[in-house]
Amino acid sequence: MTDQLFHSYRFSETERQRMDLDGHLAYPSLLTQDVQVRLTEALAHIQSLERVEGYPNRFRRFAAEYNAFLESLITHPEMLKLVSHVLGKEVRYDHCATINRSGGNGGSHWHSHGYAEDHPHLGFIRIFFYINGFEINDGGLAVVPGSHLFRDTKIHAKSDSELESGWMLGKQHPITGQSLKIEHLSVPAGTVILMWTHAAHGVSARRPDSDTRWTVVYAYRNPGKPSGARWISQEYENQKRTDSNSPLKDLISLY
Ligand SMILES: O=C(O)CCC(=O)C(=O)O
Ligand SMILES: [Fe+2]
Repeated sequence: MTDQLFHSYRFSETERQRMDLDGHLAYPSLLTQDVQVRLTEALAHIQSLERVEGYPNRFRRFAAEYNAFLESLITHPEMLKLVSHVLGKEVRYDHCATINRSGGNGGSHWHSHGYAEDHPHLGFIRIFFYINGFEINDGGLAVVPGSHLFRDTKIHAKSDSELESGWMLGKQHPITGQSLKIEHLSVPAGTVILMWTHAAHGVSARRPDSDTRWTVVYAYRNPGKPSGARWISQEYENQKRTDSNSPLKDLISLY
């Protein structure tokens, strides 16, 4: 019996258009309470491995290889349904990484990620599970609606003003024609945010007196091109590919 992952939600033509126009789509409080609890335990487990073993990036980036609950969600029927709403039927798993931010964490500068720049029909989505949510200026995600449509992998800025006076300057939303604008999000516990990987995004610092922001990201894509952040170890890939009973069998290969 699989746990119920999400409360009910809609992904109709309206949500599809929002996602394609903005580059992201937030579902506040979508994760069930039980899954929030189990995810928090799983993320604390990965964090404890980082401390003991001292290879932080390995456990963070390959998190699903070290925690059975995180792994089980890659192929959870509700997860795959959500993925297929956005990407269609032909999909591959790309990575599952923890992005916990403890009090005082510095956040992340503005950036974008790449995939298949010259093949716009190939999509790559990041699915963020913000288990205990976040506030503006406290480990908060910020986005620029429409920025994903440029499919620019090289967006970088250290601050909002640097982004506004640099990459954003003179650019309009390619579909609406409006000036691009930064949007600072604030979301409650259990929120799921879908994002096209080319979207410009940054994260504000976590306040020193705040608790840890527990977050995990699951990434999926349409196959067809090499993928830069495909954090899957060779052993794990081989194991899943050759196990005819593995639900990951058809999702694990690069192409
Ligand atoms: O920490 C976050 O909210 C986002 C991190 C990020 O930029 C990413 O996973 O691509
Ligand atoms: Fe990112």
